[in-house]
Parts: sequence; C-alpha cells; structure tokens
Amino acid sequence: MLIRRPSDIPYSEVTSKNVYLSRRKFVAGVAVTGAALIADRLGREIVWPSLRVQAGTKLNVVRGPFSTDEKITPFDDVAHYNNFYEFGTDKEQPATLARNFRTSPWTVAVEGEVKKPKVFDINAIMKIAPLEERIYRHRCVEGWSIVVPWIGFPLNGLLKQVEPTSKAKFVAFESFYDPKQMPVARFAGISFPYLEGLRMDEAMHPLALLCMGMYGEVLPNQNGAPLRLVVPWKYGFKSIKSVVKIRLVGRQPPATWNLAAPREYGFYSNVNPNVDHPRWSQAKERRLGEFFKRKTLMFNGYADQVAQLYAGMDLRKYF
Ligand SMILES: Nc1nc2c(c(=O)[nH]1)N[C@H]1C(S)=C(S)[C@@H](COP(=O)(O)O)O[C@H]1N2
Ligand SMILES: [Mo]
Repeated sequence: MLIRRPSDIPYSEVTSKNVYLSRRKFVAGVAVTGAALIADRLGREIVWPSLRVQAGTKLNVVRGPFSTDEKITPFDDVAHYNNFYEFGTDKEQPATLARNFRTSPWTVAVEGEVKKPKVFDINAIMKIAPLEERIYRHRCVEGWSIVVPWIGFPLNGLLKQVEPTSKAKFVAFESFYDPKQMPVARFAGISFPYLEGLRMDEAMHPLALLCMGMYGEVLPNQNGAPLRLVVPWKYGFKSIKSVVKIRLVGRQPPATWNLAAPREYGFYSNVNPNVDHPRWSQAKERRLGEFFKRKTLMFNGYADQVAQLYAGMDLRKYF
C-alpha cells in the first residue's frame, strides 16, 4: 500500500467538473417514467426487465440527502486510481484488467437471520427504490481521498425486503470471486472472496449506500460494478465491491483486511484522525488532484450523522 506522489497521477484534470455537469444536464433532459429508470447513451429509454446493466449506461436519478458541496474529483481520477485487488494491486491495473469482467447476468443472495431469504436479480434490486445521487467524501486508509457523486439508495431498503429477525446483529458481505476472470488475484497477498461486515445499526443507517452508479452512469467495472457498498464514515476498504452475497448473522463476521492484519485494520475502521494506523498517521489526507494535504475529519466529516452509533465505545480499542 504505497501513496503515490501527485506527479505520478496521470488522469488528474482530464475530466473537469464542467464536463461532468454537462453530462448531468444531458441526463436531466431524459424523460422519467415510472417504469423506465434507465436510458442508453443516446438518451433512449430502456424498459425493464430487458436491461443489461453495463458500465457507462446513463441513469436517471433524483437528488439524495447528505451531499457535500465540496469540489467533485474528476471522473477519470476516480475511475483510474482504484483499489480492487482481485484485478491487481497497482492503482491503475483494475481499469485495464477489469475491462472484460462479466457483470451481467448478476444476482445477489440475501439470507441468514431473515424471514424472507431471497436471491435478487440486479435489475430487481435497481427497482426497489428511486436511484439517488449522493456526493460523498471517501477516505482510503492509505491517506488519499476523493469526492464522488455516487448513485444508489440506502442499504436498509434492500435489507427491509427480507425482514431481518431479532437475531440479526451484524451483516456479512461477500464479493464475487472467479480466478478465471481474476487471474492476478492470487498475487494480491490477501484471501478471496473479499469479505466485509457491518453492525446491524450501521447497516441500517441512512448514510450507508447500496451503490450502482457514479457520475450519472452505471459503475465502471473497476469501481465495483454492478453493485457495491459505500460507507462514507469508514475507511475505504469497508466499501466492498461487486457484492454477490449478503448474510445477516448473530456474531461479528470476518472481514478481509482484519483477517490479514488484525493489529492494523479493525472491524469498525471508522475514519478517525486521532487513532493512527501502526505504520502511518491518519491525521491528514491528500485529495486526488490536489497538492497540499488537508486535515482528516472525525468520522470523515459525518460525525453529526453517526457519532451516536458509537456513544460509550472506546474508539482506540474498537478501531
Ligand atoms: N472486492 C473488493 N472490494 C474493495 C477492495 C478490494 O480490493 N476488493 N478495495 C477496497 C478499498 S481499500 C478501497 S479504498 C475502495 C476503493 O474504491 P474505488 O476504487 O471506487 O475508489 O474499495 C474497497 N472495496
Ligand atoms: Mo482503501
């Protein structure tokens, strides 16, 4: 996990905010009907359920809550500086090595301590709730951050569909893994499938986003298509990509980085400038595309929304 110098980053100002905003205006011009939530690149509506959810497909979105008004990071930075170890450990590898990743058809099993376990098709998931655009800060434990207009709806919208029982205390997430499509994964030094977990109240929190798109479009493969989590008050590795299984459970589930190096990566992994990683400080961060570092904020700036989830917990012990 190296932090690259700004001069090493090739895509910095390639897509400006203006280009993104004009794309957005284009999307806004597409007619919205109850049935068709998606349009293709020419703005033609695609009617359910024939949709193939493919990177770059335009999405019609409503404006969601919790957005920051900070400068949005250029699309090309966010799509070419990735951690997705299944497709390589260098930041620019996933954009190339995930190009032919098959994300359609795609299903997600939601099971465990629930009254109505179900295997959802990705198209059915996208119909559960209106797709919202939410501009969130994202802070990687390696010390870089980005501001991204994600598209999705609260994770709790999916969880409510299966009716969790009172025994459900945590939610376990599992990524897709296929060594044939991900041949370089075996050099990554972590085990696959990639696993993550949240406490039930964290998973039900309205900030926790089930994410299917960014910048007005279906997610690029390297950003976790067709479905990922975005948990903005936690370090980036909690935002698991390309999810295929969600299991509600009674006990704290295993999580990939916590398994690999438990002293370095805790289960909670809330962004916390006062608790350093054993090998590097978490007090500051560098926004992709910027030169000077900025101070990292408690809970990544979402303390007003989430601090009460951790009232009375020792955040040095539960890091
Ligand atoms: N399946 C999977 N999910 C993953 C990772 C991964 O290697 N595999 N990396 C995590 C890390 S460390 C970060 S910072 C974010 C990066 O998301 P982005 O590439 O969209 O910025 O994805 C997270 N989710
Ligand atoms: Mo990360």
